[in-house]
Amino acid sequence: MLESTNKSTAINSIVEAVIDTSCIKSNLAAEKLASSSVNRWSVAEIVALFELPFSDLMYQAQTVHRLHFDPNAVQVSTLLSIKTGGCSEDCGYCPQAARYHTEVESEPLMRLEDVLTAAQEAKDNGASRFCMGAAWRGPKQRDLEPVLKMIAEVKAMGLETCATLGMLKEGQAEQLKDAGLDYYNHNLDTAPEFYGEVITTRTYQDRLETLDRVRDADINVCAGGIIGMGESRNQRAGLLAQLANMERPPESVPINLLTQVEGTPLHGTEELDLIEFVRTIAAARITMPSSYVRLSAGRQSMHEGIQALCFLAGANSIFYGEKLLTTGNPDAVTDKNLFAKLGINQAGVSQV
Ligand code: SAM
Ligand code: DTB
Ligand code: SF4
Repeated sequence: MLESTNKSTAINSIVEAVIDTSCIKSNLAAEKLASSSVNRWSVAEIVALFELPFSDLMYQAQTVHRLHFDPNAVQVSTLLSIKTGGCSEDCGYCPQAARYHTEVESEPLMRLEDVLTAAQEAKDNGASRFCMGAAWRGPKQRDLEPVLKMIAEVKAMGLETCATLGMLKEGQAEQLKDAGLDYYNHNLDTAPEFYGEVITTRTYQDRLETLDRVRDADINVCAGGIIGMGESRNQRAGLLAQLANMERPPESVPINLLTQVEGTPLHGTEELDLIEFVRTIAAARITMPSSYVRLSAGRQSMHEGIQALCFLAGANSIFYGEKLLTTGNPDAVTDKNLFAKLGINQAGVSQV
């Protein structure tokens, strides 16, 4: 009992330090804490957040959230799979990997006009960002050219642009930036220690290098991972530590709940308790106070009460529209009703 009280007190002081860094912006020590790139958060400290009584964790997360964001605003992005299936990689969760027998049919790169029609529809439905995803290990130069055109034209429609195309080679991030790309999504997926259980065709280091290229090209970084793949709580904390300890944490952190797809190796994994998912969102919010935390894949299998808890825990962006890339997502009407019930405003998200 005494031990758990001590741990709780220690974690409260860590969170208070985070809160201090946002309040006392001129305080040099606080700024140092905020900008230090090495071990800003240890895995043990993040595990201790997970272990807090749920109400205490939620209180800390809400407190941090309110210091940085309008608590009633949620940013919405719509996804489009511009090139589907037939991927050479072996990501154990993914229905688009050519080597697994799933119901996904391979489709070539979409035509520009069709992408623009989908982007217009997303805009009309209230999305502020349009994210184009391709089932590639990484884009070849001849793949990139038509995508650059898509980015430029979607941007010209007044939408923010995001792309997730796999690993980037030297020079490719700059081309994306020049075309008008605002965000690049590339996930670390899990903790380094668990990574090899899920993917063997690219390394953790490959992923970090792509993220460095994105950062160096001055594109906003969107990087997160998947929870519920059979990883331990320590490994969930390990993923968050990787993200939070980056020299600059990602602007956007998608937290996906594994969508289990028949035919993939991870199909049949024991389902994660959803309170643990909410805890992961809260820990992401506390450890990355100024990042958007995106409640990503898996919403279709979450009761609206769980989604409400995720927003309370500090999630402030979602994917919107009835499809993610190849799997389902709540339809726009369902989300609009949920937002109305919760008093969530999807326009005018502002950082405070
Ligand atoms: N091929 C590119 C790549 O891997 O970077 C871009 C598309 S890939 C589908 C984008 C991300 O979607 C993956 O990194 C993974 O985090 C997420 N994802 C894929 N399948 C998923 C699933 N079944 N459940 C949850 N997230 C998934
Ligand atoms: C992210 O982290 N989640 C999105 C987006 N980035 C590209 C993708 C989720 C994919 C879920 C499985 C599918 O629909 O194929
Ligand atoms: Fe290919 Fe991306 Fe799926 Fe991995 S996650 S198999 S790289 S589409």
